[in-house]
Amino acid sequence: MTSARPAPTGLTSGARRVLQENWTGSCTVPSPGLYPHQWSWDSAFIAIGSRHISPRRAQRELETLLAAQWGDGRIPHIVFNPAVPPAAYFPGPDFWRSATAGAAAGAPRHTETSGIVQPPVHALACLLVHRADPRSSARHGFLARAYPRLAAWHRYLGRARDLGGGGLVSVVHPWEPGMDNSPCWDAPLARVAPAPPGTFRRADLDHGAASDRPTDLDYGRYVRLAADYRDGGYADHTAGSAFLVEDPGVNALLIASEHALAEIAALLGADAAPHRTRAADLTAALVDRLWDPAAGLFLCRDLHGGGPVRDLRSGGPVRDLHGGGSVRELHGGGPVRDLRGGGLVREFGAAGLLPLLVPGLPGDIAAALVRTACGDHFGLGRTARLVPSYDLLGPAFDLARYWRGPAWFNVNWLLERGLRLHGEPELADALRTAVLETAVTSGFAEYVDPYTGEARGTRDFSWTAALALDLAVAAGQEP
Ligand code: 9WN
Repeated sequence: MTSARPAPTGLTSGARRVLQENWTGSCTVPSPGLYPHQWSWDSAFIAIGSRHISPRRAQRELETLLAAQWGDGRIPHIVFNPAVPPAAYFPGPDFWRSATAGAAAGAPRHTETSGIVQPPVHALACLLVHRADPRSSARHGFLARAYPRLAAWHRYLGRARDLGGGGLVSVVHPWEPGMDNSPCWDAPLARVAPAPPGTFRRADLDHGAASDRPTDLDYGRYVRLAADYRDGGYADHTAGSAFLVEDPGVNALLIASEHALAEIAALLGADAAPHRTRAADLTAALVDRLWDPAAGLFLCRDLHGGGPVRDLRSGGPVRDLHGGGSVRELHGGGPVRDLRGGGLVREFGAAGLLPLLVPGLPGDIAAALVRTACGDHFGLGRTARLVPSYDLLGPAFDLARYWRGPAWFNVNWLLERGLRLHGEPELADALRTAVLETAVTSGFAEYVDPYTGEARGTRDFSWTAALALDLAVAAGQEP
């Protein structure tokens, strides 16, 4: 723990207020208006912060989520609150229809959820929550109950989602990596025929500026992909999603969580070795499949990529963003072929920096990632106040629109941790100070202009409050 200057005025009281107001009694919603249900990776980040207010509440947050786990091991990205009117969020429970459409995959019968997933930060969150009060955790059997569920979750990702066959987890929808409209998805999404505009109604625009949110065309494609997945019974191997991507953020978080699972196993007297082996195997696969030495960054692999794709809006060809690759399987077309190839997407997303979180990342790669973070593309400690979600120099950069440029607090919290892990305490301290100040001045915004810190999206956003509180505690600014 390093001691530092006092927390920015209003940080800890404001963070506590936000987390109190957004607490429902069994979990914390990201934002009561825009996101009025429980979200998967939000709850993990929220518990990391709320453990400093009440370890029991943080345990409860994660247990509520884990209770909605499907029989096949997946943790759904949304757990719906039946008390919230169905039209409050789109797509809601009547769209996903998990209890029926997901029955074969073991969806809970009495809790409605979505059918896709989000990044696996949960084992890391459980370990951190345990550490906040090991005695209360042990007394309530928190880790003992969580461990088999977390292990099943990781098994699902490892078995059902290694759709490229190269040892990494694939995502089947842009909502799964949590960075919904990242420009990294533009090329893979271009081959998805959007659902017609009149067939659904967006609820997000009731709460946010259209210029801060994904476009209607993006939404049409999100809806099409989700409906196809649902109509295939949420099956992974047979469904053949039109969108199939290996994302470095998702895989890096899985590795960090696999290390956490090894520690949890050891605390419980179980065998930690398989988790350590799995973490090492995943790290090797991550480097092998997604590291691009020339870029100094991990890139996404588009498993259907490797050649020019057609833009379904115009019918014409779009810019080929893929760096080579070979074999691919297009959905609906005959036997599944070898998907090991695909193509790297030549867009610089912040997810490509997240492997900095991985213990055991080769030192030369960690050093290159730090250089990239501090370079012109991400501006850490230089041009940017907080690390942007996407390349400051990228052709699609937009400082207002969601994951196409704005800075997000969870990404910056993860990078702060990664910088510390890889021996960059000064950069980490400076980033921590910037996160704390920006959290307060932005009113705990959902995301901010990466240059000025000006608030974007909704305010009083739960993970912004939680992660700022966590950093304030780490800085010795809050007991
Ligand atoms: C779709 C809840 C979630 C976050 C995601 C963020 C946003 C949802 C949406 O909100 O996505 O899952 O409706 O836009 O992109 O990361 O978990 O805060």
